[in-house]
Amino acid sequence: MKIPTVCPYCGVGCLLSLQVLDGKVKKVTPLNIGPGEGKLCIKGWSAHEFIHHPDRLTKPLIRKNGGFIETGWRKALTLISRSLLEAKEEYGGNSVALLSSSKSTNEENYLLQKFARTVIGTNNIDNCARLCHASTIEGLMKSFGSGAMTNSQEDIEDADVIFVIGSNTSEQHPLIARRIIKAVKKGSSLILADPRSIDLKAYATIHLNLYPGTDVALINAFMNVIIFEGLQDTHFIKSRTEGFHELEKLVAKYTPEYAARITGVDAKLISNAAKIYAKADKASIIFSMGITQHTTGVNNVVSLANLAMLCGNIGRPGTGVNPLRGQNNVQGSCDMGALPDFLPGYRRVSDVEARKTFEERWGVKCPDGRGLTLIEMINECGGKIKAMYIMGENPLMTDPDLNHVKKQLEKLDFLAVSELFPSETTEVADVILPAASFAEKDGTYTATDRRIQRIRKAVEPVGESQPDWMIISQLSKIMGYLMPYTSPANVMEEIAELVPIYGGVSYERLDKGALKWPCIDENHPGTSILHVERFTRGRGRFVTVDYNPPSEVPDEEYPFILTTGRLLFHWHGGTMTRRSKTLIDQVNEAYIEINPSDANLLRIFDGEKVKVKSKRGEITLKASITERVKEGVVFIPFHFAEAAANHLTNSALDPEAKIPEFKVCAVKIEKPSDFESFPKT
Ligand SMILES: Nc1nc2c(c(=O)[nH]1)N[C@H]1C(S)=C(S)[C@@H](COP(=O)(O)OP(=O)(O)OC[C@H]3O[C@@H](n4cnc5c(=O)[nH]c(N)nc54)[C@H](O)[C@@H]3O)O[C@H]1N2
Ligand SMILES: Nc1nc2c(c(=O)[nH]1)N[C@H]1C(S)=C(S)[C@@H](COP(=O)(O)OP(=O)(O)OC[C@H]3O[C@@H](n4cnc5c(=O)[nH]c(N)nc54)[C@H](O)[C@@H]3O)O[C@H]1N2
Ligand code: SF4
Ligand SMILES: [Mo]
Repeated sequence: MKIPTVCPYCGVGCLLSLQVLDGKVKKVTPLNIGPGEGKLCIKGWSAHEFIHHPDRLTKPLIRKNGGFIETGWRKALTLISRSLLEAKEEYGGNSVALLSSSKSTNEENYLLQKFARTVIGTNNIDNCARLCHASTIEGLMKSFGSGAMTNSQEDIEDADVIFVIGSNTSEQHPLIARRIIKAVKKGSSLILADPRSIDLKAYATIHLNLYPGTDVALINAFMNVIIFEGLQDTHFIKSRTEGFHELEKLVAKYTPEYAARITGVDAKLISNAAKIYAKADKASIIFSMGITQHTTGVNNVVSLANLAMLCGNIGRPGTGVNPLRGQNNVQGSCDMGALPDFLPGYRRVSDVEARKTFEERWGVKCPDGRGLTLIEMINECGGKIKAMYIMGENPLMTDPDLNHVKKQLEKLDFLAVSELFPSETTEVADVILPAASFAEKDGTYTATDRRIQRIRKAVEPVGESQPDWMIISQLSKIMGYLMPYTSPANVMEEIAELVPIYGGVSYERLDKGALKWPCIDENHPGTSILHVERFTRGRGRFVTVDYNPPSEVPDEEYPFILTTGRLLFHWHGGTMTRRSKTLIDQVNEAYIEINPSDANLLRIFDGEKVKVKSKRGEITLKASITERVKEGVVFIPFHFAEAAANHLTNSALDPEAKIPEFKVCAVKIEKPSDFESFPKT
């Protein structure tokens, strides 16, 4: 039996077929249609390997005498219900916080936020987008009125110039990197802005290896050159935008020479790159975490929006501002309102009319105040927050400053986690619920380019695990609010009714092919390119922003800039990929990339263990001496629990998006002789 479905890893949303034999998924093969066009990356090819892993959680577990004991569903859900109600009765609904999962389906995210707002009465719900593209949503909302990728994956191939900034596309969105490389081979130019010499450098006309956290200075200098040379699109600026004069005034001081001093990139290179971007008929900007995960994340994003509008690169094929969304369904979990300030479909919780729409359909009053964001929830554990429900997230690996996160989660009166596997976070839970995986349930995921696709049940859930949509419905019923859905298709009917951008979406249509939102009614074909004739907010707005340094910069004691990120072979906290043989055979050990000249000064050899310390914590891991990072900058992938990079990272937040600064903190490196105690003679 072959079941067509969607890859459970990244936001590209490649289609694959699960080959089932004797009730187990034995193999994955690509489908010839969809974003991957018949190809998969190594994670897609091995996506079946974790499904039947012996570590899968198969029964609900409750904490007893310092360990966990197995229990039945009824008992586990009753305990959760009682604990959440206790918190609600004693301290109010806002004493409960919920984390939704961007690995779960749209239907499940919709239900969890509905549960939060109806049963608990709180807007304290967030998802990993807070750690990821929260700055994109805030920034692009300000500039354009919609926070999503403006164009589609296919039309990247139409661009004359592709500007990739802060995205390691070949490792993190491999099947989009394939399109970039195809375009370059057909004659497009690639400009790369990244502090590391990532694989795409081999295809780049220019590589701007800036210091982490200096992107606003770089982009303002691009705009300085473009205006100085008269390369801006005056017609577009006049007819479609507002705020140009303020922008012109501000960028006057960002000469390439001034930006060179901040970014560490040669002024001539900055100027050449700006001219290449501006002279293109169609130029596409592609960005990801190198832009968003900063205390200036929103400013970084609006700078890119400014650059695109300045050159009229919006609303046409091959152009746009294209944030690559990370998790398989992070676009969807945001669309579904698993956010503390938005109801489904990006309607503000403060908007009385919007609340009324949902209240009428749900039959309950909705809370109006903005809820807490993910990091705010963690900081409030033991304070305002007494109980938490986490669906498919692993904050004890993926949040910044892990020592602090651990202390905070331990202050909770009650924590429930639904997961596929035991994780660092389930270890501190009071109840652990076994969740069904992507292969064991129906639903939809929304890929990075607003592409809604069907996932399909191929095998029965392992053990007694259940899909999150069933878990939430049952819990809700026990707590006194009926969620009488018989299937995820049923939930989608409600979503289509209440969320205009999903208005024309149904399982019947999705079975014939993907739909990209906005898809407003059953006859609407979906939308590949946003902002074609007008921006969602009317006119595009130039939001003028000055350069500000990161929250923590190197000093004498902590002389290196640490930037963290990912590898092709592993996924975040590693719960899934470190249970996949193919992937751990590739890499299964933490390391730190150090430039050869820094390694020389510290007398560190390739492959030896070093201790890395920040103001918040320390880890010991292997040194990898490489030109991939420039002098003064080091890189650690955050996948490995034994040397978790997030022991070091800084939890300072962007003031608007509340995203932490994962991409810059200051560290020192000690070589073995500084920390190993040798046996005394
Ligand atoms: N294999 C794999 N793929 C994934 C994931 C995974 O865990 N593993 N996670 C998914 C998720 S959720 C996400 S959000 C995406 C993330 O995808 P990416 O954002 O592409 O991944 P990162 O490795 O976090 O960092 C991106 C790049 O930013 C650069 N960078 C660091 N600091 C700066 C800076 O200050 N300025 C600039 N311009 N660049 C900087 C880094 O050198 C790196 O090349 O990947 C998705 N895909
Ligand atoms: N230092 C550093 N830290 C970072 C980042 C960085 O660049 N640097 N990037 C940040 C970013 S962009 C992101 S998106 C976050 C990701 O942070 P998380 O979302 O916490 O990371 P994951 O490891 O993907 O956790 C998802 C969990 O869900 C489980 N799961 C999978 N499918 C299902 C399901 O269907 N149901 C349920 N209930 N569970 C399921 C998986 O087993 C896994 O443990 O990490 C952030 N942390
Ligand atoms: S590119 Fe992303 S969606 Fe495609 S196979 Fe790889 S991980 Fe899966
Ligand atoms: Mo992400």
